[in-house]
Amino acid sequence: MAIIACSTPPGVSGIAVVRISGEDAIKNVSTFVKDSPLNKTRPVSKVCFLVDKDGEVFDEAIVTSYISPNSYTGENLVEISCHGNPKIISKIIDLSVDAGSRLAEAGEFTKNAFLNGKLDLSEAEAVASVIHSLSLAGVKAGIKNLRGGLSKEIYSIKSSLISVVANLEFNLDISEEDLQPNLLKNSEKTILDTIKKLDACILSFKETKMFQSGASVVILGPPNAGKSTLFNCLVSKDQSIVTDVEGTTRDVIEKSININGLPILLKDTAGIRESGDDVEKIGVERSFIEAKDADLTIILNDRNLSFKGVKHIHVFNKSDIKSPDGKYDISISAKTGKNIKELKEVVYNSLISDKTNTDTLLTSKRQYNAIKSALKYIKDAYSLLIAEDSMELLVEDINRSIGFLDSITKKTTKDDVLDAVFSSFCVGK
Ligand SMILES: Nc1nc2c(ncn2[C@@H]2O[C@H](COP(=O)(O)OP(=O)(O)O)[C@@H](O)[C@H]2O)c(=O)[nH]1
Ligand SMILES: [Mg+2]
Repeated sequence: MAIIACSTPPGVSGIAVVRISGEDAIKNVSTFVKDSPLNKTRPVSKVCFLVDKDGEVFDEAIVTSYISPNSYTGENLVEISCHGNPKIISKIIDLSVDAGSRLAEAGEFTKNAFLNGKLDLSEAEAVASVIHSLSLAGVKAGIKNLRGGLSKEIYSIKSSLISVVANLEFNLDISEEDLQPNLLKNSEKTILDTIKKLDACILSFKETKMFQSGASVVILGPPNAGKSTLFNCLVSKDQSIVTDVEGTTRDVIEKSININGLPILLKDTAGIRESGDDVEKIGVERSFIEAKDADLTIILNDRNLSFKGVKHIHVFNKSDIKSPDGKYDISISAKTGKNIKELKEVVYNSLISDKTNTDTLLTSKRQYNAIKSALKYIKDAYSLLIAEDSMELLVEDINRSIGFLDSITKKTTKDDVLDAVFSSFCVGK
């Protein structure tokens, strides 16, 4: 059964695109395309009239057909670029459903592309990341993976592990004195190399994720430090109320900004102080909660406030009227704008280290978890290797690690191992 969905956002637009995918897509669409030029043998792209059941024309659209397997989903696929009136879109969908298609579920076109071998899992996830990334850098990471960037990297790590397994397994079957001379040393080198690569993936995940979903940055500090003034200065708008009265800001106020292409959700908070006022007390509690969950906290005018396990910078404000009382990461004036550009640099560099590995970009938490598990088992394997412990257990750990790497892309069959054995060994020896 063919599936149908409108691929463009709901509402009125110049053009909307409706897609129909499945074995019957061409036949289905031909029921409401006047004098349908579509056929199952070759792709077509033509301006056509769309007609109602009584033959009345209700739109003029460009109808493009792709023939299996040369389409996004790998199935027959038709794209109708019609005028973007929701009434036209509904009519197309109704007519198609009447002719035997059904509404597609979320992500079903991409799921079919995966099931039909057009994309592997990491590539399918990259599609989501390209669509949803909040920054161009995040989009670029997604596109890189969509073109197989992550799959290639994982495949290369996997291949070297498979050879290690193949070598070890081969040597398990032969007598001690026939063991390859550098077997353990070579295995150790590959395993260490893998640990390094997977470690780098893990480290960069948090940072690359920020380019996709944004980072949260919280401004914290005592009352009257100028938090709201700094917030307004960074969002270039008088959004947060600024007064001389302590305890003015009570709710957390947030706004999205962009520093060097990095999407940031900036949050202004209530001043940190002991307060008798119940509402303000709640505000202060919220400030701490926000700071704990933040990717970075800007602590304003308080050298003594710091957090364990939370990235933070100490910023001295009001440098136009006074000098810092100690060592700060940077000195600014939120009122005059002095050093604000430099502060943005400090914020960016605190969030994104220049060590970020841009070769292997993970675009989903699922991939991150899989890498973490693969890393755990490969580290276990390393310990066994160093301790010259059981080779069987060692092979088992590496295989587990390969299993998790596989889950990022697709399954290894035992054939992979066999292929590696025969390609890397001279069996006559
Ligand atoms: N001279 C000077 N005054 C500032 C600066 N930043 C904030 N203020 C003033 O300090 C007072 C408190 O500012 P506000 O942003 O409400 O502080 P908050 O309580 O930390 O949010 C206001 O009168 C601001 O105009 C600054 O850089 N220089
Ligand atoms: Mg304030």
